[in-house]
Amino acid sequence: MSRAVIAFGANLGDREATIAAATRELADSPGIRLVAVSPVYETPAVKLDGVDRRAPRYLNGVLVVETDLDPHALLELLHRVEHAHGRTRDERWGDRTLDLDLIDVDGVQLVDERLELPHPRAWQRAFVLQPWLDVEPDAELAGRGRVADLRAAATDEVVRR
Ligand code: PH2
Ligand code: MG
Ligand code: MG
Repeated sequence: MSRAVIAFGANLGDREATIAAATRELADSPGIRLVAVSPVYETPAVKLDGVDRRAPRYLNGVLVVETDLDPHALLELLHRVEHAHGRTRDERWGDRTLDLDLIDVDGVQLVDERLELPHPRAWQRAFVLQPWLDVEPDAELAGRGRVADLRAAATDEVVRR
C-alpha cells in the first residue's frame, strides 16, 4: 500500500460538479481508498508567462488516497478520469475541464518519460501546497522540505471557497 497526494483543478464548465464526480470515480476505483479531501480554493489561472486574470479562475484542491496501484498505473487512472470529463490536451497549461496531477507517492523520487515525482512544480504552487497543508499539516515534499515552509514562500493567490 502506498499513500498518494493527487491535486485537482478545473477552470471550465461546472467546476464543482466535475470535481465532485471525479472524486467519486476515483474513490470507487479498484485499488484506491480515499483518505482525505481538502477544502477547495479559487485561484487565478497560472499560464506559462504568469498569472492570466482574463482566463477563467480555477477551483483547486487535493485528495489523499491509499492505493495498491503503482505510480504509473495511478497516473493512467488519473488520465482516464480526466478524459471521461472532456479533458483535451492542446495548449500547454491551457484552460481545462479537469486536471488531476500526481503530486507525491510516499516521498518517492523518480523521473522517466511518463512521470516525474514529486510533481516538479508543486513546491512553488500555493494552489497545491495550501490544500495539502490543510489535510496533512506535517507533510514534506521529497527533496524540497516541509510543505508548511514552502506554502509560506509561495506567492500565488488562493481564496478559500
Ligand atoms: N494548472 C495548470 C496551469 N495553471 N493555474 C491554476 N490556478 N490552477 C491550476 O491547477 C493550474 C494552473 C497546469 O496544470
Ligand atoms: Mg496541473
Ligand atoms: Mg496535469
